[in-house]
Amino acid sequence: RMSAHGSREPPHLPALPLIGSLLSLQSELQPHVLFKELQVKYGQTYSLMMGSHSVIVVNHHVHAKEVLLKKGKTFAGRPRTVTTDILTKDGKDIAFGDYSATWKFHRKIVHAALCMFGEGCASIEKTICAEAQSLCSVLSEAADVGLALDLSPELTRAVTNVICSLCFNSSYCRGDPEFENMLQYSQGIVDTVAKDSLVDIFPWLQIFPNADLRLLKHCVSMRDKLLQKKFDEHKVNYSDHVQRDLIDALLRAKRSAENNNTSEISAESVGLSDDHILMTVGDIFGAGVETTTTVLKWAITYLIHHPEVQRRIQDELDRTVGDSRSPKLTDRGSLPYLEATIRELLRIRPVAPLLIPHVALCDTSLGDFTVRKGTRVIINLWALHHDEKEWKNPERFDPGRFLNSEGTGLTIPSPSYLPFGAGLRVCLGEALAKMELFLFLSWILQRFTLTVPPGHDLPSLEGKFGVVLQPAKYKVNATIRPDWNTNKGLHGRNVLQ
Ligand code: HEM
Ligand code: PLO
Repeated sequence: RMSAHGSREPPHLPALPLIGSLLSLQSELQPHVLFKELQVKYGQTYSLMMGSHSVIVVNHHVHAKEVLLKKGKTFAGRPRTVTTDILTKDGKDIAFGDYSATWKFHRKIVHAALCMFGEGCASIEKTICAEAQSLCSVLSEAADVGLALDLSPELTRAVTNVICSLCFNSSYCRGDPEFENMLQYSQGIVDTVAKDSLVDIFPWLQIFPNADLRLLKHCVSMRDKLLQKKFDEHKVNYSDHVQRDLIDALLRAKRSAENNNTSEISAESVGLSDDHILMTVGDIFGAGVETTTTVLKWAITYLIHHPEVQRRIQDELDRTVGDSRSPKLTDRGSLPYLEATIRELLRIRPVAPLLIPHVALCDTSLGDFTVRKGTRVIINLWALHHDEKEWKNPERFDPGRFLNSEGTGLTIPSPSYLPFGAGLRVCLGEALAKMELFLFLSWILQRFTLTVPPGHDLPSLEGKFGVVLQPAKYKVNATIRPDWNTNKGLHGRNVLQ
């Protein structure tokens, strides 16, 4: 078909059969895999209807970059959906909020705060190392008695405490009831939000009783109570002179906008209401915890499947860091194989296999195709990262892909690699996430070798699709490395010198 602009509509899928598959009622394929498979029949870029919304699916890096970078501003919108509206009080956050002055303003404040408390400041490294230390002592206690552990709650607590320190200037001990509560509601949210659920496709279904929606509302109200409590505590102790954390940074921006109510940037007009601040903190908190924890769990899963990769990282650590001190951020440059492993993990199991949907803010085009204002665009990062033309044997886990031919330096061998997205909506936490992944993994592998407990099967490599792609639950044996000096490193005093 030709349109007025002389360009074509993308190939269109028949609506009904696809909805069936999307809801995983007929197809056992998960959405990201199904979308990749559908290329065979419809081409790299095609469109379909989800309920009454027209959706374009992009499976190739050239079109992906046109959406994210070349026409980044045109495609910077976000759709409103029933579940994300519940999570974010109708899009008052950064990740699910539509493109607007408020969104821009919040992104700017958070970006500055993350630079200040994160990358720019040595204290975040100290915080991460203290958590790595505490994680390693839990592992060593289990190792001492030969106990196999589900690492998920331990990794979550370590990562949560890093983001707690950044957002709230606080942390949790093992077994803290508030933390156990958070584990529960956060899993409930991940299980129900933004995963092609029936209500997001057919919003009118809300009028019927719906167990998922009830669970989501319950979990969100528990989360909001906790956020409100932290926020109220901060308001009491707030001072313009010290900025302890992200909440202080947001409160300060609010104060200065309020004192400035002669100009047009009043607190309300730029969206610095309490609700906006709470939702933004909720985003950073949720993103900060769920993403990094998920990658760490995938890391352990793949390391158990590939003892040779584990050994090579340990060799690299032994050669460059040794066993008389713990790894530091400045070691990153001398541990290319570990960095390559992290890159490969983010390729083979992308945290957000379909990113977050984008929306065209005006009539536009994509390649030769016309795209109407309001069209939703799904970037299938899974297809980019598993493109056979770009990656040899894409399902093979091979950190070596990211090393140069001498094996001494890092490369990115294909343009079909965007683990953090790109452009206006690029991930805000990339630097923080990379610091955490590097430090947690290097601390663990310096001290332990990870294996599956005797008699257990290797953990599944298949992820569970949702707002993040999660690995299955399983138990791990951490064995203290034979040449690791326990007295020096694990319980010792000279670890953080
Ligand atoms: C958005 C990946 C960690 C905060 C995103 C997006 C991806 C992504 C793919 C969506 C981009 C788009 O829709 O075009 C990752 C990965 C992580 C990670 C792979 C860990 C390895 C973090 C952390 C934080 C964070 C630690 C917070 C400190 C955000 C926020 C957004 C976002 C706020 C929304 C940005 C916007 O819509 O403007 N991330 N992320 N992420 N990420 Fe991350
Ligand atoms: C995770 C569960 C939390 O309770 C709420 C939350 C907030 C922000 C979301 C995050 C969840 C999942 C991962 C998301 C993040 C914003 C950006 C990030 C979607 C739902 C990614 C990977 O895009």
